[in-house]
Amino acid sequence: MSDYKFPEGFLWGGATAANQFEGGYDADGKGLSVPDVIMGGTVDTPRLITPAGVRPEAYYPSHEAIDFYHHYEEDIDLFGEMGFKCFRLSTQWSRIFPNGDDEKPCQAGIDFYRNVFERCKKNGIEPLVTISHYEFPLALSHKYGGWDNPKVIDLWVRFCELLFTEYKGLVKYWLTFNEINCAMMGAFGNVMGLGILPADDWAMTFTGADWDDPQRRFEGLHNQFVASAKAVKLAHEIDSANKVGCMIAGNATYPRTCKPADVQLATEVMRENNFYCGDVQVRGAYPVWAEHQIWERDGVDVARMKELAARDAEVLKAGTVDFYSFSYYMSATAATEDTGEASGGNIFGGAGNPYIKASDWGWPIDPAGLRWYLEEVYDRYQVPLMIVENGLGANDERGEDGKIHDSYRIDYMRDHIVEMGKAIQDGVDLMGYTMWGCIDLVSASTGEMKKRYGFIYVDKDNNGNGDLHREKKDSFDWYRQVIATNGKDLG
Ligand code: BGP
Repeated sequence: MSDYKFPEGFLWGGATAANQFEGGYDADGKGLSVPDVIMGGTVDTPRLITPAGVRPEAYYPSHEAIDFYHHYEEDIDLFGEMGFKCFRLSTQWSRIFPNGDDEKPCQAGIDFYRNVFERCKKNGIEPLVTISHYEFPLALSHKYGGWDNPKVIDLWVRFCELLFTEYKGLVKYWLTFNEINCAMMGAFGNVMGLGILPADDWAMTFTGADWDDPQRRFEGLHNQFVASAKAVKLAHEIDSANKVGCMIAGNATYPRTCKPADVQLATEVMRENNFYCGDVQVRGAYPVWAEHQIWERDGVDVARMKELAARDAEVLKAGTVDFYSFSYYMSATAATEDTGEASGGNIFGGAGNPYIKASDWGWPIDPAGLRWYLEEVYDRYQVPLMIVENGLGANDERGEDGKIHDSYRIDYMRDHIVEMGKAIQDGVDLMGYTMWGCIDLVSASTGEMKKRYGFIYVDKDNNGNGDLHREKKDSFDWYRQVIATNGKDLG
């Protein structure tokens, strides 16, 4: 039994993203989205992109993914059986506006999400909708180039307006952009976050890409800040019950040693990776250190950035978020000297940490870092927090009885939930926890199915084989008990 008390109405649940689980990539009038041209990879082979369009010889994991598009009733009922209070999913812009700038929306797309939200409600589940989770209509990328083009702002806000109007009363929790700070991360940020594409087919989307342009990225990110602020204001005007959050890829960074230079570096990394975006979205203004520590260092035109910040100052202030949400998978260390121990991770690396272990995919596992991060962020912003991603990607294998006994996943989650309890005890206002990949889905970084996160197993492999049937893992019943006891019984 846990010693910690979770607040009444705590939003326990799970999280997903459309391009990683929905499938139906061209169903019922949907247009292509940038992830629909990103191929599968592995931990050692980067995902490649074919920006010109779908190539018949390539395998794109988003096309079918786990086919939630045709299984949503069964899947949401399973979440209901676990007692989910909240289910995080994302909408695809190109399902509703196939080209991003169409005059009329696609009714089938609108109906699909309505059916999904209604099914959630039937199961007593509050939907938490990420409006953009690593996706952007491909046609819009071809036409406008991505988020660095300011024309995209109003097109996206129009999409938001449709969502807030259509789903008024069905959805009240929204996140504007998933891991908005991933835009700081070179090629990955360009493609996944900003819809900015390389010129050539078969370009790399991750490591080793040489087509990145920081000026475009930072202006693109600024345009997203403006769009997000406009959306927050609009959401409140359309329905005062709406609560809109930012979503940051949480990156807890410790100094590798107590050497003052390491401490300073860790502070700067924390700022860059977390607070650059957090400050704009929660406080409504760029932090003072942005000019020297970020723009100047990255070779961005400082005068231009200052001009944009001044021009949009009022919009940013008027659209600050209601809560701060984040993903948390790992911590890292910052070192001014090469330790020879780089740590792995999704979008952030860092120097290694000899005190913590790593997952099968090399991601450091640090539950105590979650408490530390929660307390740092809450101290800084004093707005409610929500953990909207946390979980263990593992290679699940069947036991002798043919079932999946994922005790390692249960241990991972228990350890993180205990640390959440400690932060709550220390006074942090934590709204909820949605475990990432509550049903197995495609990995964002590697495009694999083999890297599984779910309470629910989906029969599909890296090459697209499998009959897609769903199966409960041991963690399914464990989580049901956690939710039923509001975090008291952690098994
Ligand atoms: C986050 C993304 C998710 C998700 C998760 C796990 O960065 O928001 O989309 O995929 O990481 O990462 P991966 O799928 O690479 O294991």
